[in-house]
Amino acid sequence: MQEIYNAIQTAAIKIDYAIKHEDKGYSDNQNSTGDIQLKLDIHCDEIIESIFSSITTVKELASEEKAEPFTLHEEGRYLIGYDPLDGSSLADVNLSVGSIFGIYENDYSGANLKAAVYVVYGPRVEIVTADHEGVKLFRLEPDNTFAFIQEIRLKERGKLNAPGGTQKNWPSHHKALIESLFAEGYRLRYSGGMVPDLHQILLKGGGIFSYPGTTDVPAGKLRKVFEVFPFAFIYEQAGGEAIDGKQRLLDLKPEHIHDTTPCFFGSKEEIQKVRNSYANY
Ligand code: FDP
Repeated sequence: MQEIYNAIQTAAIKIDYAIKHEDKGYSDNQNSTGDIQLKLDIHCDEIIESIFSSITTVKELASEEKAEPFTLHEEGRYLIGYDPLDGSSLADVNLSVGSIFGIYENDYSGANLKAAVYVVYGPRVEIVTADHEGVKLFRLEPDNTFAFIQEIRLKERGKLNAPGGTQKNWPSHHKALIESLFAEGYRLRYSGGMVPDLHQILLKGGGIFSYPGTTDVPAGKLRKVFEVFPFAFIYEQAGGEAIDGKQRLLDLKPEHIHDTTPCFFGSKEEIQKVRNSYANY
């Protein structure tokens, strides 16, 4: 696993450089879900693929930017589902963006996720790893190495509320839940980038991030394999919880590689509030 973490560190340094110095415009390509790809999305995907191509423990790669997974090393052990540059449309307005990696064995179900990692490209470059040893924060130093900073642990209850999705299309029980959180004193913290928004909640001790099913998109926007399962794993390892409204996210299986799900990540008390609000829906 350390070999894979090292490869992600190498990729993170190259991606950070690309974000800072390369063209942020659109390419002529569409990805499999119909989004026009940014040149940066394509280049970050190429960086990751090229770095993993020499890691023989990696059997297969599934990129958010490609329609299907593909085999790298037949004899390898791990399948890596990744989003090379999540929130990439925020790069041109100079907000933080991220890369997300889920490291799976056998298949891409939540139950088979063995470790998860994300990188935040902000004023600093930080990496968070989660595995059976817990959740750890590393920071890029001037000598291009990543220094261990701290273990990450969520409190039972936090103060932040990051509600995703178009409000006009929220179902009424979801709207009532979000309003009740604000009425209790939770503060709005939402940049529109899943990585920095979830990173903030983790580092500030707790709160809730939600991306519900909406009246126009009942299965939500965020993808199980590349975004939701890795963060569900990280939040659980940090002492929080992650559900789809009712069920634990890591008990879900994707029907196809780009499958999406409603999702809620947070400290235990906030997730219990979600369960209460969603029980009858
Ligand atoms: P983006 O489309 O910019 O890549 O992955 C999807 C994502 O960003 C997440 O990073 C973010 O949390 C979400 O979409 C934001 O969606 P909304 O604008 O619909 O809230």
